[in-house]
Amino acid sequence: MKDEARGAQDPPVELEAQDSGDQLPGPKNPARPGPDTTARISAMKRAIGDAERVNVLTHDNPDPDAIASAAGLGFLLEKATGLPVTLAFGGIVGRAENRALLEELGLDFERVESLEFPPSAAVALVDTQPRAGNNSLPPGQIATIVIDHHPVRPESSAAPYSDVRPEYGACASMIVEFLRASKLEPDRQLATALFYGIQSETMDLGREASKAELDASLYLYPRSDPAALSRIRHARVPRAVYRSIHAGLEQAWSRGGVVCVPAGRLDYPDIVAQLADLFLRVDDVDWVIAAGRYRDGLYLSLRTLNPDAHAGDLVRRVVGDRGSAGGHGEMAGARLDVSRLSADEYDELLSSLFDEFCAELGVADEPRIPLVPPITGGSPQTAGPSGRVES
Ligand SMILES: [Mn+2]
Repeated sequence: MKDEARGAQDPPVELEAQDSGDQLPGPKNPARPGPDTTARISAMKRAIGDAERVNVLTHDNPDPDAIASAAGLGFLLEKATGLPVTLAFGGIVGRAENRALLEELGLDFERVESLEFPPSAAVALVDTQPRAGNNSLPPGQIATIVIDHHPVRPESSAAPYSDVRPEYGACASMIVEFLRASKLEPDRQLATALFYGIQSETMDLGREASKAELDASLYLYPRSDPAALSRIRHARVPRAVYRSIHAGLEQAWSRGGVVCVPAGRLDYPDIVAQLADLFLRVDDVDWVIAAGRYRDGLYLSLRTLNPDAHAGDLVRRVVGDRGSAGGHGEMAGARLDVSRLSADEYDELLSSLFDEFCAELGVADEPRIPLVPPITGGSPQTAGPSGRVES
């Protein structure tokens, strides 16, 4: 459509539309959070009580939704309470896009190991819950605030403020509602991070996205920095990623619409999520289960295109008490401690996990075939020891 033509039809976008209560869908009036959100913020402040500082903790090896949500919640709590806030997580940020996000955000996150948890510090958990197995909340430490969008865990009810909304596609959308209800303007960097967090978590609003994600995105995009978004989305990646993709291409196999990807040793844990996203685009694939080893852990990542799937339940059922597992409907993950296993035992464990997933998904009797057929016909030129190509 030509710009003039569009201009004639649509008045300029007004983001801060009047508070008339009209909540038309579409870009003109992204719905504003109601009084309920203000009440929630008051309850959050009451939960913090007379604490002298706040530690905001998100999940280990955090993804963009976790990073952005922690940054946004930190900003909210700092402004709402005037207390100093420390952001922290366990594990590492490996994925190049997520490292670029941290760089663009320009905030310091502490390593959870070096964080102190004195009684005078309130603790906020975001995008995760107590004892979920994917965060480094010290054992015995009570969380003051829990804000998450994964299925509710009973342990969360012990938190003075617990706000878990599994119907939300991204935790960052909850944070955006809090900011808007508090009339706190995120700066460009925070708006960019929250926008990217939502897009990344929902596959650009296509996966598990609710109206909250759409409203938050419409609010955030004009406040974000498109050049920074581009630098995040198109971050340069280390060669190690291509090695894992190569291993995945060679090793991946399928039964029916289920693809299993043994990725071998990983340079960082979230490569498995990257591989699962990559192979989910294969045209006749419904499920991807990617797995690899990082230090003492076997990391699993599950993705499905079936909106009625229960990927989180599936991975919990299969992994059982062999590790920690969780997730949502269409994406899930797990970590198993394999520090005591030999290489052979690791391989056995992995192949039995893949078999169990295939059985649960009803494809155990389908033929097992390589995902990508081997390259046949004239062998490619190979490089000799000198690096020169020999024919
Ligand atoms: Mn999330």
